[in-house]
Amino acid sequence: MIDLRSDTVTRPTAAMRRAMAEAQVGDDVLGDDPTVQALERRTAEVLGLQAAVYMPSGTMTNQVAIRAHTEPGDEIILEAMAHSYFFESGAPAALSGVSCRLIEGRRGLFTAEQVRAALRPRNYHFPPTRLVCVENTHNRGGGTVWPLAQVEQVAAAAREAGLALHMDGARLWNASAASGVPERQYARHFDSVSVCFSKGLGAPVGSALAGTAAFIERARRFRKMFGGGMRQAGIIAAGALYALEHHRARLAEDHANARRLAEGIAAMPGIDLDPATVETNIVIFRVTSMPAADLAARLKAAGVLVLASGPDAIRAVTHLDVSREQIDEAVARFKQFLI
Ligand code: TLP
Repeated sequence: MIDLRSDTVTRPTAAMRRAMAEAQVGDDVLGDDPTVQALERRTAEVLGLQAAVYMPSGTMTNQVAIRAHTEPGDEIILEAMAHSYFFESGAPAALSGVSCRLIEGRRGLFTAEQVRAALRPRNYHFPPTRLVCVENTHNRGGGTVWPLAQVEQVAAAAREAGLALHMDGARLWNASAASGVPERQYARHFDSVSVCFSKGLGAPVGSALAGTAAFIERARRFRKMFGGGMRQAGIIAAGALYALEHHRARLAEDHANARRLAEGIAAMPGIDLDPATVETNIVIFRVTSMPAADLAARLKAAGVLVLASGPDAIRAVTHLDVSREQIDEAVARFKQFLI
């Protein structure tokens, strides 16, 4: 099987498993796990932020951030297809009691003017707006990278209005690999940043939320409340730490493979895709000759797994466990159904 459903499907490498097996551990809820602490310190350092806290998932880091920035009844601003809104099970309403004001982005990116237009007058008829969320890279946008200048403009608009800023950086590593902008250059514009180790970096479990020491202290309370306190978590943190140190530099390969896949299938009949829009490891395209689910089912029977991400849309994601040869093989299998 050539598994292009997500970059979350990777298995830990032999070296990563060794690091996990040898990890020193302790009870992290009691503050005793040296490996979790090392991961948190190193993550904060890479992001140029004061502190970080390890959690089981990207969903939890995003939702803890939203909860820690707001109080029930507040409003937050997000892009309409933002993972935190679209794919996290309604959590902003359920866990934080906030309403979401949505901005229609272009491939997931929005402008400072759109933020200004979404602001509410300070008047007790309206919910107080507290937070702007940016997703980099943007998943449903097709792995889109935020240009640094656009982040700066959006951050300035949020600051003028006294709002906090959170970045869903589940794939910030990919954004940095593709743009050459170091993670910390993005992170410095945000009050909080969440990053995932279990996507492009290939670790089995975990994400971190970073920010000021005071913010992370507050976030720790909500992590506990949401059930994210883990005990000898050093076992999995060791995999994440290994991934952070060893797997960032290779992300360019995944990006080249994604572009290769896009170029290989774009000219096939029944596919609507501009390969130039593929900036990182996510390829999203329209299927015009049959329902997307049918194409996904046929590909599955031929040994290629992709996700139908809408009635006429398919997403394919490259990662650590797919080689360039497998991409060429996948293109050949697409061809069987699209000639
Ligand atoms: N995304 C998953 C699915 O939920 C769609 C995937 O396969 O891409 N932020 C972003 C931008 C994400 O893409 C994801 C996961 C998350 C947060 C949530 O991470 P987890 O799955 O660890 O909760």
